Amino acid sequence: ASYGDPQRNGLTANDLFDGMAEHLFYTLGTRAEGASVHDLYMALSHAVRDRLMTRHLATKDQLRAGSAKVVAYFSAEFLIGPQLGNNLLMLGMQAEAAEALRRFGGPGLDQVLDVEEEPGLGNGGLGRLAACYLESLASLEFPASGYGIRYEFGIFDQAIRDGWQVEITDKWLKGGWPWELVYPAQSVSVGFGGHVESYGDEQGAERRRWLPAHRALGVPHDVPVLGYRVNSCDRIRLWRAVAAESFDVHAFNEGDFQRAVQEKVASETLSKVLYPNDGTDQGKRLRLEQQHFFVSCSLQDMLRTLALRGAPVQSFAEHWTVQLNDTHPSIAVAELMRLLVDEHRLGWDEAWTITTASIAYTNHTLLPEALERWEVGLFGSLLPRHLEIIYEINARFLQQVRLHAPGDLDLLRRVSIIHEDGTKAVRMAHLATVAAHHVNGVAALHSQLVKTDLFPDFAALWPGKFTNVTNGVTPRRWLALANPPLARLLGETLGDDWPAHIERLRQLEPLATDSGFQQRWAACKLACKRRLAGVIAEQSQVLVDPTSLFDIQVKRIHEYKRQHLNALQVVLQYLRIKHGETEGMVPRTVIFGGKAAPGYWMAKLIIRFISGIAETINADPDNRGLLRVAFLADYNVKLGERVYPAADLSEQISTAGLEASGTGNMKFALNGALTIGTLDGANVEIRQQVGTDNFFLFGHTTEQIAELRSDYRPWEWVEKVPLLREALDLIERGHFSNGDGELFRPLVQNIVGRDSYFLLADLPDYLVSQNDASRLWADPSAWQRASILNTARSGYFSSDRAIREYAERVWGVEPLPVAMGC
Ligand code: 26Q
Repeated sequence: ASYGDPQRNGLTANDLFDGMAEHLFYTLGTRAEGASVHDLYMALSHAVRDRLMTRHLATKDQLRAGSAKVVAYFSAEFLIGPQLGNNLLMLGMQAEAAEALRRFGGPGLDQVLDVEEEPGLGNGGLGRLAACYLESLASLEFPASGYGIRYEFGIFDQAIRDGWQVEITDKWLKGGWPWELVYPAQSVSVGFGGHVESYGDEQGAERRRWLPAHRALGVPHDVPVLGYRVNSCDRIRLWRAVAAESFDVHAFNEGDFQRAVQEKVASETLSKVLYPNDGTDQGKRLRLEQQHFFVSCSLQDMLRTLALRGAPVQSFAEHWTVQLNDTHPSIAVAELMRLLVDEHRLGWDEAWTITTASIAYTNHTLLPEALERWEVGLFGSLLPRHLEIIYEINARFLQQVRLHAPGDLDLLRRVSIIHEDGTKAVRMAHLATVAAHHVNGVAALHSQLVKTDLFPDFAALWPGKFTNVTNGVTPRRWLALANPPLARLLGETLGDDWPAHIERLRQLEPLATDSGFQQRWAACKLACKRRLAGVIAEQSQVLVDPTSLFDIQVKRIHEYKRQHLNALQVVLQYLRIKHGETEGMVPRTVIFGGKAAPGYWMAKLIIRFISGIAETINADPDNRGLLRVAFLADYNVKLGERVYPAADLSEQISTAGLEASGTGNMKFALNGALTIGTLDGANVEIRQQVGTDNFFLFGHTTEQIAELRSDYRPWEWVEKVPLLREALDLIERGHFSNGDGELFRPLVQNIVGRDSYFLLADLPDYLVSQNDASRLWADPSAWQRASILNTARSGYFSSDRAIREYAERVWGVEPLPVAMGC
């Protein structure tokens, strides 16, 4: 096989320059003279993409020819971030790209990287996790494909106007996006609605068949995912929906052009927009249509490649292992059964053996409002055959439960896939759990709670099914790419290939007390803080002091994540300054960032509140540089790359038991931030790894919160905190809202009245911990030591470690290095 034009594979600045010149002319139809920054971005991207193609085709050829088991990572979200900089890093061509651009004499690499639109095809943690995992799969040379949806509009862009969040449509495709390859010939058809009928097959056996009322076509758009300094180049296959016929010919011929076009519009709506809720499931029909659409496309695609390998359908589970990223793709259980039983005519038992051998499920939440359920009426009208199949799966499962616990009718009610009290609904987490060979949580504590609180009945039935795989993040994007000064220092200290061997970070431990190394460490951090200060100044005209303590909380806005606890703490610090009680305080810059779901009113009010305190506090001359507050608008992957490296203190302050893992917490620690946090999610393991002295712990434990819950009167906690009464009064009376005494009343009432997330119970301890942080900051050498140790001991949180665990304990797959003839 050919692996392309040697010149188009060349890795020198010269080769890259030639490639860019060629793409400017032939691909972009423009001249090098007068090329815009965007033209240069496109030309460089195409030239880099050429270098991926060789590796991508070699990877695909090797897979097609062989029989290695391939990982199919099913996720409704992939938050992949900007591609150009990352691919240059993977290829080891950053310096060459900078040099090639210099020869064009125009903008530099940073400027060119900055024009890339990031595809916001996810909400937050879960979508970003999927992207980190595909990157590690490729870097560790595992054959894999991500499967998801190519939303035309991703997560909205956030603007802040008058302190409020404003949502702006994300038009990420507007300038053309060079990182996808379209394969129209591999399109597949997906059915919706209609009815099911019985018929007799050739052998006279009764079978069921689904006659959908509508069909849409899925067109695959592949994003290549190159591993770090290897030839393995996997892909994320994203499906775009188009009309099955370009328009309804019959209606068109009748002269009903409107109706002819309508069908087309309806089909193409399927992949139009990402749902921006990351917490509550509103049970919308279109959302279920999206899920079925991408899952059906993906499974059909997988069966097709199985046939290409010449393997029988019975061997599906030897060729593919499917990971469900939460329940969003859990319709896969019923769809795979339908494809095997109805289309491939397998017997039920054989099909069930294949399905359960190939599917595993990751749970990402315990919050009841986030567990997906679909009303049976809606489900049956959209997917009548799938509902039948789910009833059959449930009947067989409940029979098994009856044998296990004779007479326990309440157990049957609790575990049934169909929720039967009131409006009947399909419980997707039950469907996924019944079918999956493994169910995992995403941090040690969370996986424990999955067994004890969420699925105790299932855990008793199948103790071996439940496991933990603590999340991880890729050290390539989140350290090597995002933090150039530190990457350079690590290269000098650990050797250039440290990003592929993250356990080497441990070798930093002996340097933690070395004053020369501490100084270099601090210089890296300061450089990153200056860069972030520049972003803040440009965005919001707020000037922050890069030598102050950067105290940062970035994540989706949620009551359980308690951004308002942090905001309350800021107000209390401000009052201490106003009262002249500045003993022990150090100059701090408190930075917030994150999007609120558009329909989540309290989350939006929290953003307004942060804007309000920022405005008031930043304008108050009494501060004398002790306190600044900034809200970073439009927090996304690209901004994250500026934020994590610049943090001194990482706020991970969710109510214990509610944050499944967190992954931002890992990105901060990897970049040498100290965490102030509760014993929640992966914080527990971060604290264990970095050492209890290098982590500011506070708050009630999961068990203590459970105890509090039974008899909690938040108002009784108010008096326990000095200045808190005064703070709450100031907030209510409009001190942070230009005298508006109505605006923040619901927020204060929420806290003092119900306080569902136990802010007031955790506040006293939080304040003590914040003081501890200030005290350590006042001793720079002690702080640097702790910071170095945080990085040195965070290797565990690499997605390489997480992927190795999935590969060994869940998927049963092995690396398959890609040999390339060039
Ligand atoms: C469901 C139904 C309908 C519409 C939207 C949704 C939906 C979409 C996205 C529900 C949830 C999400 C996203 C959840 C998420 O990001 N969870 C986070 O996953 C991370 C990776 O495991 C964890 O680190 C976080 O703790 C967890 O909150």
